[in-house]
Amino acid sequence: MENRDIAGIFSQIADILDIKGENPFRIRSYRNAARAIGDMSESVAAMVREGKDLEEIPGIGASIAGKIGEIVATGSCAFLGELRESLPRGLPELLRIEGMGPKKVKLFYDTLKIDSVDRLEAAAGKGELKGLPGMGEKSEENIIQALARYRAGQGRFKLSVGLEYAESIIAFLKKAKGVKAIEAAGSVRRRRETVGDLDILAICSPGSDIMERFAGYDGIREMIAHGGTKSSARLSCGLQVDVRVLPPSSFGAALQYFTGSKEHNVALRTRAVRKGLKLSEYGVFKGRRAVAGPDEEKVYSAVGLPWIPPELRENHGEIEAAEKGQLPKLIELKDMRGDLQMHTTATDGTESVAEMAEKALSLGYEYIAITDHSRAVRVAGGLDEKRLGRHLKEIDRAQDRIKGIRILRGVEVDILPDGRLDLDDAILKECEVVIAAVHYRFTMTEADMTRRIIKGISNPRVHIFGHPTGRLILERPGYPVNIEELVKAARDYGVALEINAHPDRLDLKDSHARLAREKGVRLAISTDAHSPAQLDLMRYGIFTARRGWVEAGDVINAYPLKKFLGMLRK
Ligand code: DGT
Ligand code: CA
Ligand code: CA
Ligand code: ZN
Repeated sequence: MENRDIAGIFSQIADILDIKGENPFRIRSYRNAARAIGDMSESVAAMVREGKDLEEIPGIGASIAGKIGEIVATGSCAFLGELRESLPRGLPELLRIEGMGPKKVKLFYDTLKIDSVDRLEAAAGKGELKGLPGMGEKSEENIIQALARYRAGQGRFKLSVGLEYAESIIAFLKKAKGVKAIEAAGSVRRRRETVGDLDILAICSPGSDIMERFAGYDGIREMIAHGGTKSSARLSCGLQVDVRVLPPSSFGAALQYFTGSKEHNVALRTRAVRKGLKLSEYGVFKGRRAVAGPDEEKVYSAVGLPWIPPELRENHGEIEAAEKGQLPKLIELKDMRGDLQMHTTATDGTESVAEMAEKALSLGYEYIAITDHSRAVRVAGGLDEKRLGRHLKEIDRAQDRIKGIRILRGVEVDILPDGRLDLDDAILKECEVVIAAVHYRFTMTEADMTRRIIKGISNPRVHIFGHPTGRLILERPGYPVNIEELVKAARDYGVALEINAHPDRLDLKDSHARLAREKGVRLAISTDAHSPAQLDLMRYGIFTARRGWVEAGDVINAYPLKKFLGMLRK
């Protein structure tokens, strides 16, 4: 049982209690537990096995601790089973459609007997929703669009889910007999923001028990196919995993082929044909003679190219750039000198300034900025001028105690609907790093939203525009904003655009980050951590940056402190 699976059970419980209109405090306690467990780096299942006290975890009380014990021991939760029985099966899924809260789910069920995504689609198509209380032409249209997006994302998973399972399965399979090499290919290796399935490739010596061991992996719901060289399984989260065993003579070619993308492969194969070669998952052949196969780098050199980093393999110009020797020198995690967005207990983070700084120090950073919310973010207890003033003093006190890392005074200030900032210039002047961002009132036209944001970042106090589109991957598309105009304004005002490394966000997304750097706009890559453990999420921001052809020189927090401070707009 992974933490993620346990957290998933608690959020399902919260969803169903929500539809049933139960006590909000009870619902919140399940949501908090789901979040706390999802954020932990230590395995909760291991804690149970070691007899540790789960109630020490913030947000976990006796009743939830008891349920965790049950889940770890039995693999399921009887309470969730009962709750599911008490509702039509398809209802909880409706909550996953953007804009469908428990109240709407209940309304549609009570009035139109809508108990599944199919039925919701049918009713919306017939125009039956707009006549219901609180609904109208516009809200029905919004649901139709949300349904289309939901269908398009169905069966896909966030990169973090895919990558963490891939890493866990590979670590597990490495312990099988005779495994010589094992790697994840496919969209996970290209670090796409969502993945459809996992493609794992291995080289094994004869007599290996890798496939037997695979069938024993904890997270598997069912084996789809079980063979000597290829097995497929479905995990309990729904993700499919294919494991292939390959001969060493074609491992490199297979790794290249199964990494894709399909579009990159087609272009590469065309290039091979032009050179009188044949490229396949088995190797590169001149007539019947193999000229490459065991090694991926040699597959590329056989067609006259340097090795191309997997993140670039989308046939978006990488083959042409490689041919001219103009591939970017992509940014790496080790290039990062600081993290510029994080929250503490002053607003919606879980730990103090000092605890965030200690963790950042352990990651080897030179500096961090503490950037709690401004008052407009009411749910997070956002700060007004007075509270921010006190919080900045708290940051200074932490700095006095902690050596070896610079703790910058910062804030994440909201851009109000009219484009003004949510805090006075006088207090913003006290902050060394000011991130501006939009957190509410997303329903504006693109023109109005673009105007709002550009007005916000035109304030000379602003250094960075945070999570620039507000999207949540596979959950909500973000607000409408004209990216070309935003990029132009960021350049004119000298404001950096953020790549938010939180795996639910990852915006600017890859293609937008590429556009920004091409236009000479600087980027910031930050985790937006709400707990010390989330500072580890930086790698996801790096993946997105790499997919956007970003180099270390494009990123303000890849510079040493002094240089970085000089680059902040004055
Ligand atoms: P996904 O799983 O939808 O997130 O995306 P991928 O890229 O992992 O795609 P997948 O799992 O269907 O196939 C893995 C790789 O295998 C893909 O990236 C390229 C290669 N591949 C699959 N089908 C074809 C094909 O029809 N032609 C070529 N050239 N390559 C293919
Ligand atoms: Ca795949
Ligand atoms: Ca596949
Ligand atoms: Zn934010």
